[in-house]
Amino acid sequence: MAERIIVDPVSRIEGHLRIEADIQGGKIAKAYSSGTAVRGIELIVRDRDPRDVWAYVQRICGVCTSSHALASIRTVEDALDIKVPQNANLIRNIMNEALFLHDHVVHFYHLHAFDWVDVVDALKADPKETSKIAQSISDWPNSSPGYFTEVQNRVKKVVESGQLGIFANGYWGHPEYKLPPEVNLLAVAHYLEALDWQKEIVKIQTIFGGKNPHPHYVVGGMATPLDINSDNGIHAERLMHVSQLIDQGREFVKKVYIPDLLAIGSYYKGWTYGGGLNNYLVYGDFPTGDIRDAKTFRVPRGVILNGNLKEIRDVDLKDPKQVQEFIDHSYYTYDGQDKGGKHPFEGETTFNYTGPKPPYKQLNVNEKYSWIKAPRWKEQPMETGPLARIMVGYASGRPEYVNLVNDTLKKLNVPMGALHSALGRTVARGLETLLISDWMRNDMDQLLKNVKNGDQNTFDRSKWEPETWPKNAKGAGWMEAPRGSLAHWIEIENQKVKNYQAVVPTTWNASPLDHKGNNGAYEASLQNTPVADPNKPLEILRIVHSFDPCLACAVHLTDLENQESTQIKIG
Ligand code: NFE
Ligand code: MG
Repeated sequence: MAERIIVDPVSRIEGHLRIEADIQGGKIAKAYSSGTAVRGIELIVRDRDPRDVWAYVQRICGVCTSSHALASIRTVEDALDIKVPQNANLIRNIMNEALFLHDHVVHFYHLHAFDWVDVVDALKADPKETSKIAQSISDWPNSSPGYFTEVQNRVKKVVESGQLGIFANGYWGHPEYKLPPEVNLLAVAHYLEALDWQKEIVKIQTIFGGKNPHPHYVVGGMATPLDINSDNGIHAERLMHVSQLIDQGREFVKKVYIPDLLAIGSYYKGWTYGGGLNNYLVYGDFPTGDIRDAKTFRVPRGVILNGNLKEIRDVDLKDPKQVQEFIDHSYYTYDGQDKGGKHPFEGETTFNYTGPKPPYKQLNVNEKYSWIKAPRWKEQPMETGPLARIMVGYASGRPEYVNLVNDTLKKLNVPMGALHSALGRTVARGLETLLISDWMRNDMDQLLKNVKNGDQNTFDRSKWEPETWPKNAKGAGWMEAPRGSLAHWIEIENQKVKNYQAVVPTTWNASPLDHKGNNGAYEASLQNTPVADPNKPLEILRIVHSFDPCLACAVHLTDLENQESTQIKIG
């Protein structure tokens, strides 16, 4: 008989996620993913000025605030046929690139590392050995035996106090932890260093956006003027500061993040679980030209089905048959019906469902069980995010992707197929960070060159006045966010928002069952994974965390009362 285990809430993520898994014969037979809180931001922006929408939808999330703002202004610019100056495009790229570096490093060390790294075991390490390992994989300066002894003493104090603080609630001592104590100590040291590092790299968002989180954007360009001789706005000194932060950011990625990723990954390459759908969706981003011209994207666009890297299918966000959101297992209705799918141009966010909703003992997976809708591409479930981007980049034959992937597979001594896994997703996240850190340098160099040549323009105001707009206009805007492909859709009528829909990376990945009974990406990725101890489902966390869930994004305000907040086990 199957035993159902429930993990709720999943911690070290953004938002409220519940996973239920049926264990049979020591393995996960079926798994279900549920977003347990609802938000209504798509409705809040109705009847507003489209030029203000970015500031509202940016509040969908406290992590990828920049992402929703950018998706929104691109959506309005698409509807109104606005082309932004090159400097604005470069600044948007640099801000997004900085966000990727920040998010991916924070995910690796602070959200995901402890699925692979045993903090308490680091106390057994010989700091001299850790120092040797550190120096063999990188020339990062903090690597002396004294440095690692000091870190170990700090961790010892925390453990001896009995109050693990940021290290609380780990499954320390679990048999699935495979790192030697010395590598555990190395990772813990860099966990602490990364905490300091991350507060620096986000300053790039602050400088260009005026503040962070929730930096300022504007339809038609960027809000903060470039003026190298001024005291305000983005002047010469601030540009130099960004340039330095970019170099420091790249240094940490190259000398700390990637060497640690490969060192840790090499101990786990036998753990091949967590792949799942093998369907990958990428809208593409980081254009060197106009966002409407996919040929200029450095992250190429495309869909891969069933892991077939020989064929890349094109994506059209305006084709009503491609992207649709289904609600058969989500707490929504469409036109008063409990079922069906809609393209976002026709999309609805309606909470009229009267059937059972949380709180509950167990998800009712035969009916509705999530606040997350089920987006599908041509009615098929998709994974989006770092692994999807690496797969599409590799399949496109782009040399920077092909070389980096091949080198990494060689270093880890694993075949391409090994990347269809939780660990592959984590490795892919590191590899794209490396590529993006180079593009960030290139974009900044181009911006500095333009400024030097006297081009400081960041804003096109030709369509700023609503009188210049058509009576009715529709637009779709997209971007690659750290967790995957993000798109917004707008319909503007009489200078106001008539309908607005966002389909978000975590909505794709964490989606429930659809109209055809197909699982979403998390659900599929959990199937067939052995669980050593159902009371300590480390394997579930490992796989779900590998996607870097963000539930605030996924169910775009309500904290439901009486919600269970412990992990329970039902026999
Ligand atoms: Ni709230 Fe987000 C990213 C977006 S996720 S973090 O990245 O868009 O689904
Ligand atoms: Mg939505």
